[in-house]
Amino acid sequence: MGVKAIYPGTFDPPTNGHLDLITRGSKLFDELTVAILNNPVKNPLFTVDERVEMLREVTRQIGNIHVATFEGLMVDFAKKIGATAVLRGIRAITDYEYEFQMALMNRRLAPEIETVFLQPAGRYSFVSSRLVKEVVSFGGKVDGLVPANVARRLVGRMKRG
Ligand code: COD
Repeated sequence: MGVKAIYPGTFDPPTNGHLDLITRGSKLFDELTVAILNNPVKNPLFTVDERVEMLREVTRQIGNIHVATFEGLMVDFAKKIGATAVLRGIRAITDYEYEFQMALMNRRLAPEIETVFLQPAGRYSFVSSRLVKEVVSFGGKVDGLVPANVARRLVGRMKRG
């Protein structure tokens, strides 16, 4: 039986760092579901449907990737789709504390699910959705840091204000 994994996140918006992790995960797991948390309380820049579209566009070339949304506990969604592994990214040591706490809490909630950490290519280790939005909001360029379809939507969104 193949290993099914879930890559959960906010993806507001997806970056090349996320895409790097998805590409690595697609080689490691038989099936990988990119799972976007549907949480309007977080006041995201992009609607969950827009994030689904952007992620579907950039993962179309990769065969074993699915894109889905979830609400509630991540481990409940993982169980629902039969995933036994959770993929998360560690960019730098500063990510580690938060990721470590979350992994152990998730293990307490669902001991059968393992969290697997991967590192992106070094050139993406400083890239975050938050900084990308900030740079674009002040007119800076993010070419090479996000996929082209995401860059277009970001610029369009910021222009409309
Ligand atoms: N390179 C590599 N990895 C990266 C990069 C990059 N440049 N940028 C981000 N990542 C990694 C992040 O470290 C993270 O592992 C993943 O990609 C997704 O990142 P984000 O920022 O889009 O997503 P988060 O961290 O906001 O996602 C948090 C969740 C939605 C997964 C979490 O809040 C959750 O599970 N919520 C549901 C409720 C729940 O189950 N709570 C209990 C948790 S213990």
